[in-house]
Amino acid sequence: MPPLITHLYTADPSAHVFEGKVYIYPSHDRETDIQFNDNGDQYDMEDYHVFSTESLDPLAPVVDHGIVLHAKDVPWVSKQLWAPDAAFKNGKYYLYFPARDREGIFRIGVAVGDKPEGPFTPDPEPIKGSYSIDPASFVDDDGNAYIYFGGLWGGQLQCYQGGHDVFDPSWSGPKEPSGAGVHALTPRVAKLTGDMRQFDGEVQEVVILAPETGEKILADDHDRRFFEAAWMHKRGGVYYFSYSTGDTHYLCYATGTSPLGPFTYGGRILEPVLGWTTHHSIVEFKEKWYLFHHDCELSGGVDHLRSVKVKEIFYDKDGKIVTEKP
Ligand code: FUB
Repeated sequence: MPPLITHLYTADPSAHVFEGKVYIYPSHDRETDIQFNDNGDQYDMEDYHVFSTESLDPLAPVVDHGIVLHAKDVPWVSKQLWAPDAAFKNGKYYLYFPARDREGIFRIGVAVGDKPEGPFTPDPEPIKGSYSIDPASFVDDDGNAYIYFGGLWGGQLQCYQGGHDVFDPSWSGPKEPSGAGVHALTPRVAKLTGDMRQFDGEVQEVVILAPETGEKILADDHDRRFFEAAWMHKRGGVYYFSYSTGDTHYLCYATGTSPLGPFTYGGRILEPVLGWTTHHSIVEFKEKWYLFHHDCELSGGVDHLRSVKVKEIFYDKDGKIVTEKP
């Protein structure tokens, strides 16, 4: 399948159906002289574009709505606008984005717009109590809204083992817990306030259980432990929490009966693509389910120059997602 967007490098696509069209909120990758490292410094993005399409037919045009938010317009941001997401509630559109603050610590910001294609006006401060990367918003059928987040290594999630508001710089870089019996770090979730701009209550841990033991996934289980790229979708009353395993390059999912979990590991969605990172979203459009993801084919395998793709996905009769190959 060719990339959906070829005039720019785009990654981390969060797709939503708004006003009858598919809107895509990706990262905007750019060339950089920064040396590749496992802290992700080469992912040095500075703005976001929004894209839309009326059809997922491979020949259908994809409209680039231009720059909807730039790092220089967000007072608290120093650099690295990483994977964003968007939500609709109360007649407004909300763009959630992670970036490093002036101290170099990742926080999550929100910007508000009247239309799905923006422009978006950022709040002057990050969401209070937010940390790490890869926000994914989810508005449930009952109107309650949630935001999932977190990412290891360059995403700094491992720096919060002492508490949600205690950043331990000694864990900065490509580090994570390991060892016999040690549980994997969990992604995080918070309920959003009615105005969608703050956390409503405590940040909670998203527990992912191994089906064969009923126990939490272990830190050394790199084929299944959460690394980054959280996403939530709901199908047939089942909550599907999906994510990337990072250094093993899988997109996986776990299912549960509540948006807050616990979730039980269910399997792989996508085998490794060309490029180090893999990141996705899943959305229903015209009664079919689609996986939006990225790879590095267009750049010839340059890890930080990625391109968004889409493919239809399928569920078996028990609701298990059929694993796709790139
Ligand atoms: O795009 C920068 C980072 O790479 C994202 O935040 C991660 O999910 C990975 O795709």
